Amino acid sequence: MSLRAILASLHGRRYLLMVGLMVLALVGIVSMYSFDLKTYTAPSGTREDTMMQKVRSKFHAYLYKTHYKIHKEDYRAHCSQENFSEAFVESTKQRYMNLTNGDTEPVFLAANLYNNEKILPNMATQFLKLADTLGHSRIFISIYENGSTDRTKEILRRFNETLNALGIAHRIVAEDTPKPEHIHRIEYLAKLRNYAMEPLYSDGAKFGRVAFLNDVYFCQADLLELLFQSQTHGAHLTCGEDFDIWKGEIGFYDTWVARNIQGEQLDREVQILSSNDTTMSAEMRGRPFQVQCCWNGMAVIDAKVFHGDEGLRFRRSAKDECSASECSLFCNDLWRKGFSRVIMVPRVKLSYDIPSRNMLRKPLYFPADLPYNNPEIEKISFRPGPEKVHCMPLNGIDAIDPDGPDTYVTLL
Ligand SMILES: *[C@@H]1O[C@H](CO)[C@@H](O)[C@H](O)[C@H]1NC(C)=O
Ligand SMILES: *[C@@H]1O[C@H](CO)[C@@H](O)[C@H](O)[C@H]1NC(C)=O
Ligand SMILES: *[C@@H]1O[C@H](CO)[C@@H](O)[C@H](O)[C@H]1NC(C)=O
Ligand SMILES: *[C@@H]1O[C@H](CO)[C@@H](O)[C@H](O)[C@H]1NC(C)=O
Ligand SMILES: CC(=O)N[C@H]1CO[C@H](CO)[C@@H](O)[C@@H]1O
Repeated sequence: MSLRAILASLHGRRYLLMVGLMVLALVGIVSMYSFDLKTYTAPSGTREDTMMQKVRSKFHAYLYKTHYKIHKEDYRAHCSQENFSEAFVESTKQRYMNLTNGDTEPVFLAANLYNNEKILPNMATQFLKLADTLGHSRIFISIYENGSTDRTKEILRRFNETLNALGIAHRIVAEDTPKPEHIHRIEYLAKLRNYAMEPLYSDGAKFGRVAFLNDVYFCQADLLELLFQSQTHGAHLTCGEDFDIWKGEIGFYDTWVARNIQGEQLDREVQILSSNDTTMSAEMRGRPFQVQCCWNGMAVIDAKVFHGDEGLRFRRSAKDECSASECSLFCNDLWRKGFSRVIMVPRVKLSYDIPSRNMLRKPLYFPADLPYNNPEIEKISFRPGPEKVHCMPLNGIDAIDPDGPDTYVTLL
């Protein structure tokens, strides 16, 4: 039995029993479910190595238990690649070579959390895997949390301790700032995003890319793919696609923010996602395409758009401006500054709950074991954007959904 086969066969309580044994037996245990990419390990046998392995296996056992308590499932199975072909795994090594060769500019991971115990064990695990893949010194984790009443704070405290011990740069803030009683939702969300971005705003020069995550289920591979597409296309904003279930059907979620290259809304139904034929044909082939705007649960941003006195920030609408989402306004600001390489990557499929996550694993939505497209065929010819963009305003204080009449905003 190979080492991988042994690891793959460990499930449920047997995993817990085996943790101690595995620590003794293994160096690099934590990367067991990631692509076989070059990972960071302290020189084996050193005290640093032994200490790090201990800290990590303790944290992973805790995450395993926590996720199991909430969902009654082995959370590692979702990102498992035990059934992927050798050819596929080999193609990923080639594809992500430039991200893993140690030359990648540091990546800034950002998230705002509030009562997110359901997704957090997976998020912490995937962040640690990415740190291994890129190198511990090539990642910064910034999380801002406020007022959670579930296990979010406890998980964050332990994550914080683990990152301290592993020497992975981070700023994890857990606060109890009551949300002002009456506030414009977008003004508040923009403020939270800027809090999480703070360490980059004050020392932006260090970072090449930002990955901003919603409370989604994802695998390290999703982050790698967005970083890869961002790098090969020199993209300013690169997004996956997020999904939820509505009336029993799985559909594209972020229709409030996403706009196709003509500035029009995308459809919930994937088969008619965009009214643009070029876009549709790329979507169906799993190739990236240019859009005017996207966020979709996970966005990779070229850090240079935040640099300097004129650097972009998240914001709510100005007076007399259509009161769009802080993410829509961010896109419009990008275009106005000439940062027009905004792309969506259909292979990165994200969800906010377990039923959607499981539906996305069906072959129609999850062709993960197909060989990747040749990056050359995937090259996008970027074009100028639309003059006008469809906007659905959210005006009311305390409103949660758009409440004003649809309108068009000009980008010029
Ligand atoms: C791998 O394939 C086997 C056999 O089809 C299946 O039982 C198992 O659940 C699969 N594992 C994962 C993680 O999908
Ligand atoms: C890696 O980067 C080099 C230099 O920019 C480029 O020529 C090459 O195509 C890249 N490889 C991949 C797999 O992206
Ligand atoms: C994380 O650790 C730092 C350094 O020990 C500490 O200042 C901070 O309060 C911790 N944050 C959380 C959320 O535990
Ligand atoms: C659809 O998008 C492509 C490229 O993204 C563009 O060349 C074409 O003009 C668009 N179609 C329409 C009807 O705007
Ligand atoms: C108590 C509190 O302020 N909670 C807010 C924290 O931020 C989230 C958004 O990330 C709000 O939804 C909460 O209401």
